[in-house]
Amino acid sequence: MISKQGIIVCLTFEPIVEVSYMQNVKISVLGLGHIGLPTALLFASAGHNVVGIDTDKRKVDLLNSGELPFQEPGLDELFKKAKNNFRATTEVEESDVFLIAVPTPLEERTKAADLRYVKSAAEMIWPHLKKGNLVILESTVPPKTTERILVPILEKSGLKAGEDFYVVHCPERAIPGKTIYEIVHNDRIIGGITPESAEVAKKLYASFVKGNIYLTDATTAEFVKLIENTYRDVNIALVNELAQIAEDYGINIWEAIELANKHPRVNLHKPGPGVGGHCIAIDPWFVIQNSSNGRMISLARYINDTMPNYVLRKVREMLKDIHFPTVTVFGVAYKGNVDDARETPALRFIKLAENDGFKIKVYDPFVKEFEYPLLSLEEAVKDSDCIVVITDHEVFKFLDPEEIGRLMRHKFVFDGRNILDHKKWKKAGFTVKVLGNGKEIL
Ligand code: SAJ
Repeated sequence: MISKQGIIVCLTFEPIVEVSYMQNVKISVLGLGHIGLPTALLFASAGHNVVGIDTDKRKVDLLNSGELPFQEPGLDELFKKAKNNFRATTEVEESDVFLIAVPTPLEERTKAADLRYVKSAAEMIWPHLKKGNLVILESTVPPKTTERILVPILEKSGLKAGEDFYVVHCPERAIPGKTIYEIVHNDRIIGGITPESAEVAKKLYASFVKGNIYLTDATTAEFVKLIENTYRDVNIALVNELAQIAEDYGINIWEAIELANKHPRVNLHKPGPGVGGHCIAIDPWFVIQNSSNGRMISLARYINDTMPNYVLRKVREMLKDIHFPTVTVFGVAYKGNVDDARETPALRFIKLAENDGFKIKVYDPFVKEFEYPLLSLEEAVKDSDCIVVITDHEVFKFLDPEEIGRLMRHKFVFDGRNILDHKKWKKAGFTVKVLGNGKEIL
């Protein structure tokens, strides 16, 4: 059928109301975080009228005064481009589309999803809900959340989901550091509570998404998002276990992985001091929270969560002759080249090391806020006994070990990411150990 704006809506059934979501639609985005803000700005730059809603008034004021609350490659340019179609506020108002992109943290004690922000976003939306509206949930949630948590709250409006308004789950899949590129170019999965809901949402996302858009039901979309991150977590756990086994055999895991990956159907991940971030360390728990299965998934979580313990054991072995050593942690971001320290394995390493009598100093050229003081490079290495690389920041490759060594009390380095030029550090007088390398560094 053809909508009022002359756009073909390919539906095999009658839509709830005859609308085209292709242009000039009013979209309210609830949650202006690392996904919500870029998504809001992409819709605005595609010509839609976008209202960004956040309960943090400081963030709202900052955005309305033309400033960004955080950095991400390309965000500045996008903000400039989208400015005329975007404004921020703390209150929800009537819209054609409501998009929820709020955090869904893990409740640590129960290992279950904390859905309070999704619930409160839904509570803010329903009083403004009208016939023909579309509600999109982008936040990562356990299977069935759209159907069992979101829909009942929205139906307090007296309207029936799937009959009077559309509801979909469209999980974000963008990687921090490349968020904007990936939101635009990655394929999207849209799960509708009805096929019609998914079709309508596809029309909307097609206004800026360049990847393919695949349609399914809401619960499958929730599950798909979670198993993507679970796949990564389990694969990282596998190489983290292999790294420990390789050391037992006196093998270098990094060399072994490179050779194994020459096989056309093998793609081993990289070992490291643990898995951080707000996704991979959390989503596997959402997969299994309502299932009595999940032994492999929880074992993988255990292996990755205990990698800081393994690193500490190796560091302790290296420093066995030093009383009360001072250790400098290089990198507390959860991964390389980002300023994000959420769920970072560095924090666990630091706490365990402190409990073990180590004095800790921290250096991270990207991170701005952390539980421990962030020092300059010089302060961090001065009188230290050992450097432990936790994060694979590219800049660490270019550090001068001669200069650093002159400031230190003892010259030990443990490379938890295999990123340093080990020969150079060795030449500067350092004893060098690398996670997963059971061979002596020559
Ligand atoms: N890591 C390793 N070894 C590896 C790869 C990663 O130890 O081989 C560690 C990293 O150092 C980091 C953690 O895993 O601590 C996670 O980093 P990541 O780069 O794998 O992923 P995230 O958490 O930044 O983003 C993931 C992405 N998911 C997948 O690649 C399947 C992203 O596409 C998702 O949108 C994001 O989670 C999310 O929001 O769910």
